[in-house]
Amino acid sequence: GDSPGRGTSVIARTKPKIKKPSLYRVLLLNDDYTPMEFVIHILERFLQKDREAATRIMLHVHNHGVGECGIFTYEVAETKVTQVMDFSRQHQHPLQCVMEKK
Ligand code: TYC
Repeated sequence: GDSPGRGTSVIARTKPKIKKPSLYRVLLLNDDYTPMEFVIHILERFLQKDREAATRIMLHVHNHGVGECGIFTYEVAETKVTQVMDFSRQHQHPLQCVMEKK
């Protein structure tokens, strides 16, 4: 900040000026058409899941309608959603991926 002038004093912050970033869940939604293997591929390629975790998440979404596939800061979550949606559209699957504030 500014240097103090004559006859002024400065009280330093006691805490560093940092804020925790807000976190966002990335969710996959079930549908009747997207192949299970395609969803597993999406989870491996864009959400960095191994085959076992990807299969577990895919089956959870298939059985419950929705499921979490990761928690990220805003910009990272937005990138994941865009990558999943673009790749699904390119392959003409109706898979939906959304983000929500935690
Ligand atoms: N329900 C789909 C099927 O039976 C599989 C599926 C799972 C689709 C998860 C989307 O997010 C999804 N082929």
